[in-house]
Amino acid sequence: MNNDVITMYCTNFILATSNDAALDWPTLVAVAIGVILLITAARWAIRKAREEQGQGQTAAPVPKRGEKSAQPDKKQEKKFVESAQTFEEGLKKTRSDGFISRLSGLFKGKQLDAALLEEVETVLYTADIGVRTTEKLLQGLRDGLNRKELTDGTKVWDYMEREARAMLVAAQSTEKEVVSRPRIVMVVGVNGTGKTTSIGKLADRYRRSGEKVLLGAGDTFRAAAVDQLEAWAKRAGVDIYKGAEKQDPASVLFDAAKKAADEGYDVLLADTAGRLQTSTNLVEELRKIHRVIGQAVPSAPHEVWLVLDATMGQNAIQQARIFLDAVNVTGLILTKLDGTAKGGVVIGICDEMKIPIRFVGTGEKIEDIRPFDTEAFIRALFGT
Ligand SMILES: Nc1nc2c(ncn2[C@@H]2O[C@H](COP(=O)(O)OP(=O)(O)O)[C@@H](O)[C@H]2O)c(=O)[nH]1
Ligand SMILES: [Mg+2]
Repeated sequence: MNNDVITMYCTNFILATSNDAALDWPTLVAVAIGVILLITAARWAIRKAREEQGQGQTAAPVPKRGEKSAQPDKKQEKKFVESAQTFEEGLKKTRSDGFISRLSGLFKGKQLDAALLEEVETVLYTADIGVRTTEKLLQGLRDGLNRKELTDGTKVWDYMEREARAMLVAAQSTEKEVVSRPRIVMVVGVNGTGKTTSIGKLADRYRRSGEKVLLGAGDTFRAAAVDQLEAWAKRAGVDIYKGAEKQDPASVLFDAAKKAADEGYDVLLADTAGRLQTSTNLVEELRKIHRVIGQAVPSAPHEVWLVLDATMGQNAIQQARIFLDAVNVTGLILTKLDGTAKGGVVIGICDEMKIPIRFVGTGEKIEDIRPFDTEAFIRALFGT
């Protein structure tokens, strides 16, 4: 019953009783005051109930914990996406302090000759693109110069953009869509790269799109790591499966995978530890987790995402090798692009690893994660 209906009933009651000759004025006044008090109380109760309903909602359209959302709210989603950092914002430092600004400074209005090529060489080798990729790019420049194709700065710039795009496209084209339900994603990477944060951001993103999400707390070595994942689960409004303290990570994630399958989850994001100081153990442990998840749910994990910290520059590429040796990495998440001038590392990563970048972290807020988009990225990097 809404306020207007209540008001109408009460007004009718006052009119009706005021026509009743049996009631004297003092009684009528008392009744009127009583009715007014009643209306006020009813209105207050309705407002309170509405407020309480509203309080349960965060900025997001909220499917209840562990449930699928009926309809993702497009308007809310748009606002959310717009408040996330764009690639342009995320690449600001790379463009202003990184190799892009140094290259564009070199090329402006100049002809390419041996001397300029040398300067380009210096910039590229220090650009965190990675040695192999840099050599490839330089060879192309030398060939172009010899063939007299890359004569002026604009052409060299176009060449760099074209080559970078081709490297990204080649890596992205290896991406395969996973249709399994539940989709089990194992997230690996060195400690501190941003695994747990990215899982939290992705959980929120998937829940917003209407998926039923479970997090698996596979970093059982530190209680703080489990607490951190739990805090993200709360923030994202999704469920978490934790084992007992110091329980074997593989057995926790086995149980989490079983739960995801038995209870109709759409996606399980499995957090893992990444202690580098014991890299042989790490490799063994990741292999075991991978195997054991597959015993819980055949063909799982469907994805293994390696989280790389862009601020590490070329070292991120070195670190990645440990993980590529351990498990079949199907995608990359590149974090902290906002905090670095080393955005060029994306080109090296794609060229050397040929693994698609699935998401890019561009800040610490829950919405600061974006699916990787080659064209948008190239535009943000090379665009004027
Ligand atoms: N600026 C920025 N910081 C990030 C990003 N992703 C993660 N971080 C920060 O990196 C630190 C380590 O993240 P965490 O998720 O704990 O790493 P983990 O050890 O791999 O799980 C935290 O302080 C995060 O806030 C990002 O995209 N941008
Ligand atoms: Mg962590």
